[in-house]
Amino acid sequence: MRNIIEFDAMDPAFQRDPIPMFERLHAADAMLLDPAIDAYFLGRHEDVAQALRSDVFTTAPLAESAQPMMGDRVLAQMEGQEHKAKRGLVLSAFSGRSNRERHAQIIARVTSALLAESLRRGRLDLINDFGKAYSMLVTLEALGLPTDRYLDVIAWHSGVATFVTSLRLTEAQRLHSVACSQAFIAYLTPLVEDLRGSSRDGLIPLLCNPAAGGGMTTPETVALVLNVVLAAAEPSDKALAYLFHHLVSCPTLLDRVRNDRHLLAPAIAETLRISSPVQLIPRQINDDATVGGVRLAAGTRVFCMPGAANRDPSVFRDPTTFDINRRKAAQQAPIGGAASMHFAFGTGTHMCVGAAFSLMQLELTANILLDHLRDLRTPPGFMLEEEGFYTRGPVAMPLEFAPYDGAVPLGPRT
Ligand code: 2IO
Repeated sequence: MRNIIEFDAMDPAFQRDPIPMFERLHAADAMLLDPAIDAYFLGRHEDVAQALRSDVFTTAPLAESAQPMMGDRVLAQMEGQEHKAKRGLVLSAFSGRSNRERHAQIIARVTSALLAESLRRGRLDLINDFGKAYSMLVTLEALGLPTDRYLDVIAWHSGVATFVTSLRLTEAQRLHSVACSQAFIAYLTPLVEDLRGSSRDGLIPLLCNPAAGGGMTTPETVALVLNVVLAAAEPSDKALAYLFHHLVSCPTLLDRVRNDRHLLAPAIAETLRISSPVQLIPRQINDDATVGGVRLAAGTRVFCMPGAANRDPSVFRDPTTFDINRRKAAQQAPIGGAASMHFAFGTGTHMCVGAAFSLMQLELTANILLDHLRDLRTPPGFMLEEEGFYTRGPVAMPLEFAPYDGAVPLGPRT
């Protein structure tokens, strides 16, 4: 039976660096319990797989943590036939050849435009000069929304994300998040109304259109759009920055990837395993359940910790080593095998609907950055600083490179 380690999720030491607690959990074959918030935290790969793949573990907590911000339900709150239909619509707007080509052009155009500003300077902070604008501009354009007010949208998104990703909020934070949510909904409502019934490509007309299987009201559509904006924009600059952190930390790896771009996909997968931008996935048990031999009563709240599961030494050999051959090796080794998937995108019914889009986005953008940033390094003495325990990412990712002073040969890669 798993041991139970009591801990405090709000402990600044845990929030600064959760990895020692993950290692304790694995060494003790444990799950964590935070008595103050009355929730278990699962970090064994097997436990997270069970919770995310079982119908007994519901997404009920989102009714409190997300719905108030979105104004209506998010995709993960839906079940059964309704979930299948709406998930299918979101998936169809993000897959298929013509959508992929359109999205690839958007990603290349946004990346190139933002990059052009820094190329001659020879330095770029991948989070603060690039990533925040990049992740929101790509998201808005992919949704067919205007970008003229993207700075306002980034500010509203930040307030909404704080609400969704906090276990406890001060009253001042709550009021600020509510104001951001209201402004964001007021901004999106007329845009959705205009797109309703239009013959334009993209998710929003699809969600509104009864013939396409959508037929959603404007508030329902606005909620799903907010859901997609949050899920697409919040983790993507973080994942990109972590990828470059891992690459520049190992110059031989950076060279290998630069010279063989087939290695980007496994480098991205390994980045998502070892540095998952989403660190908590909330669930509630709707019937008595047994996890790792521990009986959990109906009504119990749990948080899955993908970042911990992704470092479970019983599934990932030398879990702290960044190893882009891991996938290949896992197929031969007795340890892991087919079960050794990382949970950065979750798993099961509610697994990230944007996973393929996100991987394409990361790979395309990393390719363009590698094409233009030569002699890539971090400033002397740079130490990675991270923040967030729900979504987690670098505070900054400063890069230095050979200034690019020729004509800027930037354009969509095909
Ligand atoms: C938006 C946490 C960024 C999702 C969420 C309330 C629901 C759901 C997730 C991810 C990432 C966000 N949960 N995406 O964990 O849509």
